[in-house]
Amino acid sequence: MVAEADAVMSGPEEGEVVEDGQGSNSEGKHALECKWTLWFDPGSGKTTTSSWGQTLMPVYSFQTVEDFWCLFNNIKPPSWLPTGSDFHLFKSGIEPKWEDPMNAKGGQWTLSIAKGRDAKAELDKHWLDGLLACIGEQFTEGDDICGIVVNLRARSDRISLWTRTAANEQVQMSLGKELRQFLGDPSLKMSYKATADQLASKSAKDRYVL
Ligand code: MGP
Repeated sequence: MVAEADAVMSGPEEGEVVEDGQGSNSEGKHALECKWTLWFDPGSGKTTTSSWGQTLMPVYSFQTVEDFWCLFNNIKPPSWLPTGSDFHLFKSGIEPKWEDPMNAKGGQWTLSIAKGRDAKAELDKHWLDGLLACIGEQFTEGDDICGIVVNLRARSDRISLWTRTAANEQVQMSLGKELRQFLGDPSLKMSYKATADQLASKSAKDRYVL
């Protein structure tokens, strides 16, 4: 665990998963399908495409249900984080950047959570539900998922599901619709932007909307 991680957590050290063939490892922990890494970005004020990512840091990787809860119970909920910061949970090996080869041809389903009464509780609940849907492999098209991000911002906070193949409308619509269900609100408004469009222009248009 890197020292900077103390900004958001104080918790477990990373461990290897050795399975016993029955879904649990030698410590009796239950293996997840993928290994995941939590990243934190405290933010650094106004960012541009060239300066973005300089304060982004990996915090902790896990591959069991128990290690996920150990992490989750030791980090602050997003609503407690400072404005400008982000959490990113990505499949280990994928960096939470547009430039990573797994993200470059993909995009993001994003929902905004307007400030106001109950907004903090809603944000924290959507974040946990989103995390559980990802690590629990709940999505029919889960192979297309790279990660999930929460951005704390002054105007409205955002949660985004990062996916691999923006051009595949059927896959993206399936992922978006399922995300709304897993967040407990099938009428949530969400939009999908392709990574390539955002790299090309600050005002990239939505590819898909729900
Ligand atoms: P942001 O932090 O996702 O949104 O991106 P914020 O702070 O609400 O700002 P806004 O511009 O969306 O209103 C801020 C800026 O960081 C983007 O406009 C990009 O210039 C840059 N940026 C964001 N991401 C996720 C990336 C990335 O993955 N790679 C690069 N190179 N730049 C990025």
